[in-house]
Amino acid sequence: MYYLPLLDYNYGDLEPTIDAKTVEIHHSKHHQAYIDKLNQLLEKYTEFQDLELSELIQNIGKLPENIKTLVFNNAGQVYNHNLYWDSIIPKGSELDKNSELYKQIEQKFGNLTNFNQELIQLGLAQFGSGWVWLSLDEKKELILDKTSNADSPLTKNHFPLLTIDVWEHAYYLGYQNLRAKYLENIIAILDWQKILERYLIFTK
Ligand code: MN3
Repeated sequence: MYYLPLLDYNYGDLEPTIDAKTVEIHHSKHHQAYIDKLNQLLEKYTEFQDLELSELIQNIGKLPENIKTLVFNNAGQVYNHNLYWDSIIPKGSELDKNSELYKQIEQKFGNLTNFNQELIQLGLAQFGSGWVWLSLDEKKELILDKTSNADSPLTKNHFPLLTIDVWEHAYYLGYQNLRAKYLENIIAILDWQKILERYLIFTK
């Protein structure tokens, strides 16, 4: 069984960046619906019910042909949303300037401001529904990425560090068509302490 993770904050705590109603619907309706659908799809496939989501997504080929795509889409959306809620925090948190991650960002993108700009540009370049990502590739190098619908860098065996949801349901109530504004605001509430924790786990 898969469960909806509790958030580390209340629905209204991300205001004014993301309004309470958007967070509530996004978490308790959209995210929950993907979880319910995933559990329902896996009802008869007990050996897949207790896998880590990343494992399930990377082993999708072992499922019967007729449900593969549906399981991929729903498991992907559960994984992506779990990471999304875990990539942001009210008011944001700062990245330790002495950390290896900070140094790698400077090396690869020049500085954090440039990094943020590239992330925004990727989010704008994503046509339709999808996600933007910072991940580690197989050489443990930082890589910025965008994916459509339920896809994620997991399918390339990359390890995702942070993601931003650019499906319209993530921002439409507060921003309408202004995805750029949503992206500009959300990068200011990224939870760099959490992102750094994930980085440290995967570069150990
Ligand atoms: Mn979403």
